Amino acid sequence: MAKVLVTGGAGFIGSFLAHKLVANGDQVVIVDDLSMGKLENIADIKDQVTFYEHTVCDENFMHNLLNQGKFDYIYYLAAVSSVADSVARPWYTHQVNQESVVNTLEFIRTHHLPIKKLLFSSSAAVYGNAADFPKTEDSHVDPLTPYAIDKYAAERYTVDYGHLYGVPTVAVRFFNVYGPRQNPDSEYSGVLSIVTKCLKNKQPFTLYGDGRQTRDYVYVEDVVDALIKIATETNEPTVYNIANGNEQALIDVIHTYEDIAGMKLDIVQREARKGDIQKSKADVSKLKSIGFEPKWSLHDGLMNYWKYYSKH
Ligand code: UD2
Repeated sequence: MAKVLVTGGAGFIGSFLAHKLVANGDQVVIVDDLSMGKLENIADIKDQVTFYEHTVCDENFMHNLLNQGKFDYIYYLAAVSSVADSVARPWYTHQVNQESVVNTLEFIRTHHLPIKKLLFSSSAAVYGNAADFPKTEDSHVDPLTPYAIDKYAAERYTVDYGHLYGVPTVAVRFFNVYGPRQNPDSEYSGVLSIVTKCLKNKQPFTLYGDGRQTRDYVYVEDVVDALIKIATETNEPTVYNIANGNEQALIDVIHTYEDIAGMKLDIVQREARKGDIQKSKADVSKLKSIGFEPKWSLHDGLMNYWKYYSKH
């Protein structure tokens, strides 16, 4: 039984990860300030995890926790994951998205904490508008927002703490993760969470652009399996793309979802968003080289997503 810390464990991806770790018999500690996460995301495992409602920016709290916790694995998922928020409050989001990560790494280094792995979650946002296609982990980066800059810097620190000081680390770049519990409440929420909400509540959906823009959508359960495999079965301080490796046009995804839900989405078309990326696809050969295969096709992922919402 491993001792595992999940920062951001009440969030969308973190709560799925926490469920899986608990099911695997691990001893799980969650730190989440509930700024984006929700207690209801971990309600059914609340008796099996230790939960702290706390910010990762409080270094005294984090140092104490790291000292006492004797963690084998740390999944660093806590972040302000809204690009728009990072543009509005760059100094604040910098504390969360970069400084807290470096502070944790530094504490682990200087106190020689015998962790097995710290995994940091970065983002495909680091690629920005760089032209390489599909994106390999060695493609050019072009971080265009405070969010992307902080993710890139923290990811580099994470990998560098491995190379320079021998702290066992690894980083991942999430592409377009979707699935139940993704919060649909901001206009910058993941598009499939918004589509789900609009279908469910029979509300109009605003489509920015012609719908031909592509993304590499990956189901949250695949993401969690990849995270655990990367944390527990790799030894290089390096970066992995986490994606499906498929490029799908938004309008095609919407049509598939309409078939699954058995209803038409009321689409209101608007001009494309400024700075919106037209094409996105990951090269996932590095992920596959460690023996990972995504299990969820977009169709099956959407089926499961819809089933979940029909029940809740
Ligand atoms: C993702 C990240 C974003 C940033 C960016 C970097 C998410 C939720 N967002 O943005 O934080 O890292 O990658 O490249 O992971 N759309 C609509 N209607 C809506 C909402 C979205 O048409 O109501 C379109 C949107 O204009 C875009 C596509 O759907 O073309 C996907 O949007 P998204 O916000 O889910 O994801 P993305 O890749 O733009």
